[in-house]
Amino acid sequence: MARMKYFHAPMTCSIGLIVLLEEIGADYELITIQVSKGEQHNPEFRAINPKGKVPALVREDGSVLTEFPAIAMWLAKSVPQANLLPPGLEAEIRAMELMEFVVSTAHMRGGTLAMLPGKFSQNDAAQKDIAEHGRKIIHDALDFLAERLGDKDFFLGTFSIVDATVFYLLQWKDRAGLDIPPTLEAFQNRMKARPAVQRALAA
Ligand SMILES: N[C@@H](CCC(=O)N[C@@H](CS)C(=O)NCC(=O)O)C(=O)O
Repeated sequence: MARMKYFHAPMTCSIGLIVLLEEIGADYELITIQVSKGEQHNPEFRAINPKGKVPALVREDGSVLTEFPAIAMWLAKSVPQANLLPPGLEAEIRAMELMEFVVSTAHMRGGTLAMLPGKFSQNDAAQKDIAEHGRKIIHDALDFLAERLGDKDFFLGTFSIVDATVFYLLQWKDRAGLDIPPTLEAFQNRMKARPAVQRALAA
């Protein structure tokens, strides 16, 4: 069994899984892919993840796991003593529901439009409109998430894989030009007080 390798890129969703790897005290090598320089398209990285995306986790048996919610769920299930997921089917399915929403809607749809409008048009005015539309999608998602969190400290009551997922989205505040609702700002500060999150941010 070899040491795990985790491929991440600065300022991306991959920070959320560093948080989880740190929470469980995993033994892993952190490998940086500079997405801004297009390193995700290098043949060496494509051999690991043909999708050309971070995050990617090479596990101890050499097999590769991709897609944020899948990696998060695998970490939670394979290290149950870390309590990254409350027990029971209901908690598991609510975790999937919330992670899918953050990744598929807020990130992949909202975030892509808000932060990468140049992928869709070369026209400056059109890019502004596209980015604004993306921001609206994220802001609607943030309102929903704030409502879901309510007065709880964490989304499923106790700290879980969902919190690390929402955390990465909130980290795009400046990059995407977001207004974060106060409930989620307090949540973000609560997350930043966790030693594992501090280690992840310093990584
Ligand atoms: N659905 C994927 C999304 C991964 C993703 O979009 N990663 C971005 C960084 S946040 C990336 O690697 N982008 C590089 C590119 O698309 O070229 C997941 O859940 O892991």
